Amino acid sequence: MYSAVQPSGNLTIGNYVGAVRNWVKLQEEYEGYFAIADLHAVTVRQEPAELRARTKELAALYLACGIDPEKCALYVQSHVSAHAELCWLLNTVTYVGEASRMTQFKDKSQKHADNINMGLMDYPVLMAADILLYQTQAVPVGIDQKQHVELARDLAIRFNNRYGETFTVPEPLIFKGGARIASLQDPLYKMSKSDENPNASVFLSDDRDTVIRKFKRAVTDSGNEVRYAEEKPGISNLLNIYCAFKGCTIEEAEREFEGVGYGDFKLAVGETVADVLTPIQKRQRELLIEKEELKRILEGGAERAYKASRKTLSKVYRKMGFYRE
Ligand code: ATP
Ligand code: LTN
Repeated sequence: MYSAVQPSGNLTIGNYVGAVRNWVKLQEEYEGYFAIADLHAVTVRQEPAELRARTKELAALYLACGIDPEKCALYVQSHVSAHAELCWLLNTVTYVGEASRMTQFKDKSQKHADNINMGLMDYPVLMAADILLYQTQAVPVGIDQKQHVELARDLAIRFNNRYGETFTVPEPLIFKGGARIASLQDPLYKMSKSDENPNASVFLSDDRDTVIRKFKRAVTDSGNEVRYAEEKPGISNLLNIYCAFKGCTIEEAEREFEGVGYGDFKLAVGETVADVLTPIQKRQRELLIEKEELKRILEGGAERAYKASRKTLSKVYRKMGFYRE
């Protein structure tokens, strides 16, 4: 299993229920590789000091969420050079047409119109390299990354056809419920860690009061019934979040909030989310103080990732005809 998150901002509850929390469940079943995708993050402008600080914070957060470094490799993507190398090689089997058709590339090109760099278009190829280096079977991600995992599959199949069996063809693993948490300010858009409106996203680092305030301000729909329905995207999103954090079904939540007004419902969602976040925050703070321990875990993760990735990379070089002794 392989997955990653970019250190491009504070993690949101969308990243948590769509991605990281599922990794924790799956680490019992799969050999996991989890990266902090710093090479991906620089495809949009990053402040160097912030990037450095966020990389460490994200590592501590992975651990605080329950990633067990004994069971999986937790590492920083740029510490393992095979990612950049395989990306280059895969570029030669990727068509410009298919890369420029990726939804995220089109969205980010619009959002960062003054910085449509080569890296932005190459983003999914680097992601394919991440995945394919570890002969990955499963890639647990939110729904927005499905198209990228499909490109990784296409590249694996194309490469295997051209040069002989080299890569395992990966599958996206998308959990229902938390796969797409929407923005609290515009439920038609996904919640994103780089949203300019700070009220649109709930961050794992938000304190209890902030969490509750953001939910109180969440955009709701007309009417007054707490019910899951297509014409009620705001309330449906809040129900989704409530269930993801409470561990109940939509029907159970609808029953619980029958006759309850929007205001009280929003308060209940806020409290439920805050209850889950508080212990994670406490653990993250402790880990950030234990600097040596964090450093040791990331070095150990990079070493494991290095060994596994070199195996695949050597095979790729050989298959493509690069001269090796
Ligand atoms: P950015 O805003 O910087 O593009 P992001 O919030 O979209 O960041 P990513 O680093 O791109 O976050 O994604 C990390 C993981 O979280 C991916 O698996 C992605 O699918 C998942 N994810 C991101 N946003 C959501 C969301 N709103 N709901 C569910 N999962 C999500
Ligand atoms: N692009 C991903 C982060 C990411 C990733 C990966 C996810 C980088 N490499 C490999 C799965 C597998 C995102 O979530 N935005």
